[in-house]
Amino acid sequence: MGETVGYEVKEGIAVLAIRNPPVNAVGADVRKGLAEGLRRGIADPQVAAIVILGAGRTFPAGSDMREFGETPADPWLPGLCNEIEACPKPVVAAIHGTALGGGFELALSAHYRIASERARIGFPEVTLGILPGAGGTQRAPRLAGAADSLDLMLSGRPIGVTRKEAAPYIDQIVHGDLETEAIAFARGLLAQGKGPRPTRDCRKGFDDPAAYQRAITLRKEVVADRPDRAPGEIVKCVEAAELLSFDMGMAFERAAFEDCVRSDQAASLRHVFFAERRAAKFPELDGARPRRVAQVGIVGGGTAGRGLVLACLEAEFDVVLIERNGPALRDSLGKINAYLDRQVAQGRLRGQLRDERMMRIHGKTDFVALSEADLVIEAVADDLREKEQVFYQLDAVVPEGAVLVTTTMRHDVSRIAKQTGDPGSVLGLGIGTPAHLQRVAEVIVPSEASADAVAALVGVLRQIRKIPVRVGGATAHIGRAMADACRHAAELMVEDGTTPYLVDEAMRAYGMAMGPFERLDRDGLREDWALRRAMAERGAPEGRQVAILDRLCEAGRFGKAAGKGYYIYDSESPQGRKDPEVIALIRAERESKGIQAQGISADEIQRRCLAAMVNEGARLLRLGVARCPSDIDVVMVHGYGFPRWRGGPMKAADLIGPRIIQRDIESFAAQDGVFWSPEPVFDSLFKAGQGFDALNA
Ligand code: 3H9
Repeated sequence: MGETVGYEVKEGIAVLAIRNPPVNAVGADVRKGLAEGLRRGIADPQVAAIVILGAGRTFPAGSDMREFGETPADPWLPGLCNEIEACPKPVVAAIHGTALGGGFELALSAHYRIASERARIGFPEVTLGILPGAGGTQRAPRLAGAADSLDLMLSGRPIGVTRKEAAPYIDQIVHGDLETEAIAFARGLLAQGKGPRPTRDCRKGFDDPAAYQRAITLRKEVVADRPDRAPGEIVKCVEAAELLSFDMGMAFERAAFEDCVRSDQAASLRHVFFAERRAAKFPELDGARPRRVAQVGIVGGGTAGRGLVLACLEAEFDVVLIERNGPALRDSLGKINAYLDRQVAQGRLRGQLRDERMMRIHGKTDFVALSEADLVIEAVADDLREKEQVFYQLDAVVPEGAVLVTTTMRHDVSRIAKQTGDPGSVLGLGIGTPAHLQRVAEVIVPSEASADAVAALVGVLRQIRKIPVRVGGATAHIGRAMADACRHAAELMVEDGTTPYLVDEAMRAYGMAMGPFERLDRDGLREDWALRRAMAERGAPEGRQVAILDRLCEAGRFGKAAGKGYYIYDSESPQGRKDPEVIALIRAERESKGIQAQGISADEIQRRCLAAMVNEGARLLRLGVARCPSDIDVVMVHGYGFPRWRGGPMKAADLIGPRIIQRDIESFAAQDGVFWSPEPVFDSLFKAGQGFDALNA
């Protein structure tokens, strides 16, 4: 028997313990070990029942995703589940931790299920572009009906076993040692003369056919507009569970699973799953001895600072918030309090937790209050002088070895660090607003940064539930650079003949959360305008410059906060509406440059924006700003609304073919030869017959 599944007989019960850390994923060895253990238990006259459990921290959290895309080795999970279900001796699944996906399906094929009270169950497959493929869509509705089982499969969110929706799946919640309880449960079954109870024979979930059909019809409508394919397939499989025999339903599920698992969407979603975990593995973490962070200081109580305060409070840090004066501090604390009050009113937070959180904020106007802070994040306006001043003051008060973090988006972190006596402890942080709702955080690591400082910041970010992404160098941000590249490609197209509205529409149709011009309006145009003017003062920038944004700013159109930018925002259209004045302004700009407008199709708009991002991504890799292509994907998916099911721009490039993207870039060169110049990595990937994924190793 494979070492990954232990076999022991205790009190006449065979205990099959799955040992495949960290999450007991059901890979080929586990399947083989389980099949062998099952057969041994069936053959052993001393064994009256069989218990399946997970050793270590969890019952299997799913099939081993690394095997997807390859031909699975025998036995396949669906076949193994059928074999378990057909076992002539009762089989009990004893669940703890997270029984997810294929792990949960394994449990559903057992005849009985017991669970530790903190265990969670669920079907996360939909988040991976697939569906439960080992009988989950056939067995779950037999136990729980269509509505609840579909909610589990379509949301992908695990639920606690003590929830009422989990009750149909679980025979008993246990509180003591799981193995002891499982053996006692199995012995109890035998004492009561209870034998195998195949889930395939259960009809409870079909008790009310009209309700079943209503649930199907409703979910079909809900998933109709989703861009991913798996949800629709899931609903069809659950419908088939009631209409077809169990074996035909299983065949139906298999065919749908095979279609989905081979799709680009599934490959992209798997890529993002592993990319998120790869991103968090900073080289600095090996051997680092980070400072333990108990108290976090935040300097600046504006939108950015307040979001950071809320995130730190949620993770149970003590927080010292520094504001410039009393009224500003009161305003900031008042807004934090009001936010927490709203959370309580909406039932998202218990009142007692709100009170505890407010007790853990210490609002001050004097930097001396930071004398015990282990890590301080500066979140004042992005003005170099102001930031330097803050760091100069911080240096005088924080304890030795404290980590200092700047949130600058544009300035050199190393230059800011020079204001302190310990530049190795200074790092940059790029995080969207509001910070407590963001998933990704860019950690800017200047060359002089110490590994301990990096490890301390990464530790805090993980505690506040962010995915940290490493950014090498002192001045760059991955997301910002990628968004700027997409924006420049979009501006060139607008000057050449299309409109900002068509560009935004095309990019939303591609799956982006918002188009480049909607984003500009949301973020405000003022800063970009100032930056462009500053650059122009230093000398004419290389390449073709588009001045439409400047013309908008000259007309007082600074973006959403100003009520108008590329769009108009008012009470009638708070999300913004098209403005003929902007079209006229663009036309005038074109005429002044003698450009003949030419229409650009939605497909071409999407190709150009993607190519611009991919080329910029390749540049960031060459400069060592991004560590690997998948880090860029994580930033773009979580921070910039790139569709997760497309895997991020670098994955999307691999699916299209980097050579094709390179050709596109070359063909766009007539518009701006400086900008549209392919990075050298395209040639090296082509020669090696590789995609960007090869650089993720
Ligand atoms: C499925 O089951 C299909 C079936 O229906 C049909 C089959 C026919 N495979 O997240 P963590 C690795 S689809 C391979 O950091 P946590 C992960 O990469 C699957 N590897 O821990 C990481 O590796 P590393 C349905 C996996 O405590 C390590 O384990 N199941 C898998 O924060 C630790 O992971 C899911 O979608 C896997 N299935 O969270 C559940 N899962 O250390 C996916 C994890 O090298 N998993 N790894 O970076 C999760 O949601 C979380 O891992 C879990 C633990 C909540 C379990």
